Order: sequence, then structure tokens, then C-alpha cells
Amino acid sequence: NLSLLPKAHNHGDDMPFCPKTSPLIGGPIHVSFPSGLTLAEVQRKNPLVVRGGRYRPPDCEARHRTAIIIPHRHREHHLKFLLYYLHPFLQRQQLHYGIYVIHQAGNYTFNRAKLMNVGFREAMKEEDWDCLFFHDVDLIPEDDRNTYICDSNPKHAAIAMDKFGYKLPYKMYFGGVSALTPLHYLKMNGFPNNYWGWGGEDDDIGVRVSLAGMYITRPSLKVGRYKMIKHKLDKGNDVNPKRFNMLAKTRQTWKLDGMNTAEYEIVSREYQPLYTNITVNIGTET
Ligand code: UD2
Ligand code: MN
Repeated sequence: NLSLLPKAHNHGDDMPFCPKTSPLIGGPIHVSFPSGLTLAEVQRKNPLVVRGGRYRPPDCEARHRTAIIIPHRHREHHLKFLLYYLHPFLQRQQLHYGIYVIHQAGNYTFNRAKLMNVGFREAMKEEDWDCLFFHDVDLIPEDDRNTYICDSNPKHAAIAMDKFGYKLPYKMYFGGVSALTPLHYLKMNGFPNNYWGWGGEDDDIGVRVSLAGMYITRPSLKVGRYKMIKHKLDKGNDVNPKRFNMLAKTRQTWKLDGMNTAEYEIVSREYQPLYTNITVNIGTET
């Protein structure tokens, strides 16, 4: 029953569209990590965000509907900082948006790309999103002009990260934060389901873009800046030794493995004040 789904507050029919460029957008954002920050405080600072982490601009009709998909396990500390920066950032861009945290159940090896497939399907069941941002939990955007809307081709947004000296590490790099329309996503059969552990899946996704006849767009180095919250490799996310062999076969596998074969069981769906949490059992490597 869709009538029970959370919706950002309803608008009348007479709302004007928001301006093409939001007047609320500034430039660089100073990012720091205040100690003692709580989710309650983030909530207090974002009174217009409604249950499930949804928002619509209060006095104009948004031109874009963006879902943020965050793969997650045991990174609550990072999630808190991301929400602290992301909510005001998206509101300044006058977007209609929703934040989805896709939480991998259990302790089996992490699978970032498969969680994205879950996020895509589950988010699209709820609202007619026109753009999806696939977003690492530990990356904080550092410039307001990095607009969270889609391009005519898949967009790689995290082009300049502090950990890579604010440069693109290599031309085909597609990790961190990327933005696709539902059409882009389905055209490339989503993301691979069988990259368990750290690494390779982002390159596979980048290759899928071109195999599906699309290309990668990017914001400028000045705008696509991100700070990554420092961390070590997580327990349960060991480096995937098979990644190079798998990557060499993407051309043969992309149509056989992806959105069309993503199998999983939803454990729970919780509409938290600042995000929708979807806990999912994605199984194990076969
Ligand atoms: C890089 C890429 C990332 C991905 C990864 C390889 C950057 C900034 N990002 O990240 O997009 O391609 O390499 O897999 O270069 N996560 C959890 N819990 C875990 C493990 C991972 O929540 O136990 C999530 C979380 O959203 C995290 C993301 O997966 O940001 C990527 O994992 P990472 O941050 O450990 O890997 P990193 O920084 O090398
Ligand atoms: Mn990271």
C-alpha cells in the first residue's frame, strides 16, 4: 500500500518552479568534523526534513528529484557527519530529495555494488526519482556548485578528493560518488553483484558505462571536490584478490550479471527522521 509511504509535505498546484540556478548556492564549503555532534542536533538544524529523510523546497516546485543511495555497515560515525553536511547542501540546491541508507545485514564480506542495486530498486519503488546519487558514506562535498542532478550521460561527481591530492587518479576512475538516471542505470544493467570485498567494482561500473554506449561526464576539478573521512580498511571488507580477473571479463559478463540478476531479501525498512534505512540480506559469494 503506497499511501503509507512517507512523502515530503504536499504542495498546491499553483507553486512556481524553482529558479534554474538556486539563489541559495554558495561556493566552497569549509568541512570540519565537530566532536560531540549528535543526530538529534542534525535533526534540529533541518526542521523541514520529514520522516525517511525526504525534503521538498517549501516555496517552489523542485525541477529535480534526486535519491541518494548510501551503501553501509558499521560506519554510523561517518553517516552522522555525512547527514550533517548533505541535508543543508541539498536544500540549498532546492532539490526534491530522499536519502536511503542500504545496510548490509550480517557479517559476511561487504559488497558495495550489490547494495547499490538494492538501493536502486527499492528507492524506485517508492518515488519516481529522476536521478540517483550512489554515494560512499565517508565523502563530504566541499563545494555548493557540485549540483546533485543528473547529466545526459552517467556523471562521476567525486573527481577531486583530498586523498588523491584533489586530482583524478586515472581517467576511467568512477569511484566514490556517481550519478545516473534510471534509464542510464537500466541501460548498463545496473552494477555487478559479485564483487565481494574491497576494490574493482568501481572500475567494472565505469567499463559498463562505455559498453552500454554511454560516456562519463564530470564537473570541474574546482567544483567536484570531496573530503574523505580518514579510516582504515574495515573488518569484513578484505581486498578482493579476484578483482583483476573479473575486470578483464566485464565485456562478457555485464549483460548476464547486474540489475537483472540481483537477488536479496529485505530484512527491514525503517523511516528514520533523517534517512530511510533498508537492511538487506544479500547472501554470500557462490
Ligand atoms: C574506494 C572508493 C569506493 C569503492 C572502494 C572499493 C574512494 C573515495 N572510494 O573507497 O567508491 O570503490 O574504494 O570497494 O576512492 N562500507 C561500509 N562498511 C564497510 C565497508 C564499506 O559502510 O565495512 C561502504 C562505505 O559507504 C564506504 C564504501 O563502502 O565509504 C567504500 O568502502 P571504503 O571506504 O572502505 O573504501 P575506500 O575508501 O578505499
Ligand atoms: Mn572510504
